[in-house]
Amino acid sequence: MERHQNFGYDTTIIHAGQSPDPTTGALATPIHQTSTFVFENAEQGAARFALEENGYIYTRLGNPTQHSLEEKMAALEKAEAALAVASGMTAIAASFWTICGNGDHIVASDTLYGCTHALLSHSMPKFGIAVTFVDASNLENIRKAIRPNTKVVFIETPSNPTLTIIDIGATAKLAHEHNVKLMVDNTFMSPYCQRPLELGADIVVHSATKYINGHGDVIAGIVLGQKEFINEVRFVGVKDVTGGCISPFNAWLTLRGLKTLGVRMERHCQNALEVAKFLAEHPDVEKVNYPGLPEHPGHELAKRQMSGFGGIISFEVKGGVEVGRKIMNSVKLCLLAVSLGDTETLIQHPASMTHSPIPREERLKAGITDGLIRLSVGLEDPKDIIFDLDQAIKKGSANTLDKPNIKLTF
Ligand code: LCS
Repeated sequence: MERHQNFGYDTTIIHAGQSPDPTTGALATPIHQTSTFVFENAEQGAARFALEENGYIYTRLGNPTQHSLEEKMAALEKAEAALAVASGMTAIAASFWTICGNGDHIVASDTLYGCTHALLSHSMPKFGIAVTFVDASNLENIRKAIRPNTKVVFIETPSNPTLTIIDIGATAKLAHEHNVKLMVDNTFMSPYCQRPLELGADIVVHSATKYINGHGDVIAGIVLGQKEFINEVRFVGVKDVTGGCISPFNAWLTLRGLKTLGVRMERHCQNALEVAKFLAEHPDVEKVNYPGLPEHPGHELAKRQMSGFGGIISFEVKGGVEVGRKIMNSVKLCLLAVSLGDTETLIQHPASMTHSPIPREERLKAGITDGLIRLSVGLEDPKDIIFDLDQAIKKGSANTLDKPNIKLTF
């Protein structure tokens, strides 16, 4: 189906990138579970390899089910083109390895998902690519870090797990003044709540494992941007460098999950706001990071560049890591697991789990304290999530009575 740029966003979510199967009339997009595609003759095979004729060759280079997902995502992010890949990490690594080579430089936010941080701090330097981490919520830090060999500025907004908000438009303008690309990880928002390309970014990446698929049963990633760049990522970053293509079945599951993106995101945002308000008023909670709360330092900017505050909250409890651990061990409904954006509410401890690859000093500087707990608010009845957190916080905090060095608050 052609892109429905003129239809409403919710209609685009359902219809873009798919149409009934021309041979059978099947409404659902078929799973083209094949590794290779048969050519009609040798000339056709050669023409496809020479990119003179459109058509499929081999699933690492593209597949019809994957194509359908790419068309839908491109329509939703308002991108010229999209590439679906094996994971969010493939999306990020394949993009960097397409843009950068030996001698180049990247400026990256200091608050990033732990494995992205590890890729930038360990693997990129091994290939002669230098990286400077900065607090990217202050534009001056980015300006100072840009060098003549800087190729890309990389940010997550809101950041994982501190929910720091970075001004996408202003960062894009600054990057472009220096002939540098801006790449934004939009995983926490999904295109339903934020569209960085419309704000001036050049490249968007997603861990589609999260809200894009939404059901916790897939690992997948997406890269979006201009057609020429996406072709390069397909034929360099994925074909030759990472080999990280998406499987047809995972592309199909992601496509299926994506159809309910709008209703899911509305509910994630509503539930998270209720839970954040509950936590903010809780006497045993020290600090709550949620951009939907008026006291969040990025609240006004979030209102301008996002259309929903998302489903992720992080918070610190009085008593720090010990109490936090007890809370995580006391939840009954919320599930103690990494990942986010699923239908179930997930709780985890960044310092010892998702962000453990980051050295402690750097982690603390980026605001990822030892006692920080991250919550991915799911689609359950919010009163049940709140009830569960309340009983777990009570249990966790009550146990501090046998810890004389911990300040108690009643
Ligand atoms: N970008 C962000 C913002 C992420 O949160 C993650 C994974 C990735 C990229 C990598 O995506 P993947 O390869 O896993 O699809 N974040 C995780 C997290 O916070 N908990 O578990 C995984």
